[in-house]
Amino acid sequence: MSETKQPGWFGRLFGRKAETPAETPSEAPVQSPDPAETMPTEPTGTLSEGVPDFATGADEVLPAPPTVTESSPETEPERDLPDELTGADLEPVEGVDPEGAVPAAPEPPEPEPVASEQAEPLAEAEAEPVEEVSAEAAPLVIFQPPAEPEAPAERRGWWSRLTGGLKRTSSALSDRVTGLFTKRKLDADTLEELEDALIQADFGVETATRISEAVGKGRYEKGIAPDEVRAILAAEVERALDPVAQPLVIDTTKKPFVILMIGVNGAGKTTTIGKLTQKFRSQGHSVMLAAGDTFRAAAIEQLRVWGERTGAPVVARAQGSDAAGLAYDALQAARDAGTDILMIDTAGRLQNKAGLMAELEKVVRVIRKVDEAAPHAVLLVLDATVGQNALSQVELFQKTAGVTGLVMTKLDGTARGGILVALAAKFGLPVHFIGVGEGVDDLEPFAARDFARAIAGLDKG
Ligand SMILES: Nc1nc2c(ncn2[C@@H]2O[C@H](COP(=O)(O)OP(=O)(O)OP(=O)(O)O)[C@@H](O)[C@H]2O)c(=O)[nH]1
Ligand SMILES: [Mg+2]
Repeated sequence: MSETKQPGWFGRLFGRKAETPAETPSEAPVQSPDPAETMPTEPTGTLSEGVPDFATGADEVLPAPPTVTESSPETEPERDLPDELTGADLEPVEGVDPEGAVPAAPEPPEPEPVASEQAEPLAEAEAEPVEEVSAEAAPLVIFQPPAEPEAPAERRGWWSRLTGGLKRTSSALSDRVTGLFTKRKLDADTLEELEDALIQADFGVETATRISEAVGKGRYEKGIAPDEVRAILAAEVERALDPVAQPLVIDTTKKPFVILMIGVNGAGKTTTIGKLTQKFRSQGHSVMLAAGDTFRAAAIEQLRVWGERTGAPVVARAQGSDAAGLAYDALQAARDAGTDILMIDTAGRLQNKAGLMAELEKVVRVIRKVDEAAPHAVLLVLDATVGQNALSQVELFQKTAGVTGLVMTKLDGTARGGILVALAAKFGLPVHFIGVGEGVDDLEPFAARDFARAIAGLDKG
């Protein structure tokens, strides 16, 4: 492997310099790829004809626009964004034009990029009905993963990762339960204190009341052992969560099965995509990723690194490109490549920002131009540490993007894991996966019984 690896076309686009190490997720070192395997694709044309108008969403046929060049100043779509999204408050990424324009750097002589097998059909996609070229038509790039992605690390059993991850919630509850019910008769005050403990763990008032009533039932003025309380707690939590613990079923007749990942900033969307890619690939599915968070160069790079680690090609355009357009082209690319699953990353957005939520609607609308039934799953990623705000996130994202299921991340970072129970009680939306750590293995299908026992501080049973 050459130590002075030259950046390819996309590297130059992002101003990556030779020998600059890629930014990597914090949890594990990334195996350096073989340059021959990962040399970015030569962009396949400027898509100057026959591409839908992602910028306006207009449906009418428009005349063919002028060819877009790499240095088009119109690459930055209008944004109604908080600074943390626009990156206005961020230090510019090395070599990246903060305006999102493609840097017109003087070009040293470069080795020719290797043409991608999957890139060809993109040019053919121009057969689609002409609407208008998007002004952002920066060239599309497909990053190919190395032939042999990183070997998965030795796995700790899921139960131990789950209990470890839920420790903060279970310890907080367990300590209260032990304190409350040791050598004490059950009375109204004790039950009220139990209810308070459950509310503090974000179970929601309704569920907290139900659980404390279940504990009190027929036991007034008698003693009750803490373990008995834990067993009742586990049974009630399981009962509440059982209806929502539904696996994400991949319909293999859909090629690709399109999964759109949405959520607020920092919820864990991109990380979850990486974790899911590993999971799906180990189940034998082929996976392609779309870098639909086009706001930040670092977001595109983060997904590229996940693709490299987990063996999935990543479809990307330069920072500032239109997210809907990218999603459209990625779906075409995945379809042409016969990929089983396409996961589309999106930029984090606050649920109360109308402009950003409208952009999400546009992504969905544009995807449907390729496949009417897509996206087949819209997964809302929720950060467990935000507590009750998760309820408003579900409500507003559901209105805009038609959430089909939830993924709850960072249960390891909170003592308030009861929020899942509150969500189940309020919305009844399927919970597909939960995340209990930053590692690639720290995500599992959601199982109500395991979760309930872990949160109540019981063993697997
Ligand atoms: N402890 C813990 N950290 C997590 C988990 N899931 C994600 N993270 C971390 O949360 C941080 C944000 O994750 P991202 O995947 O970048 O979040 P995002 O939703 O894509 O963020 P934006 O793209 O900025 O909107 C990263 O540091 C992740 O490692 C989890 O289950 N547990
Ligand atoms: Mg992200």
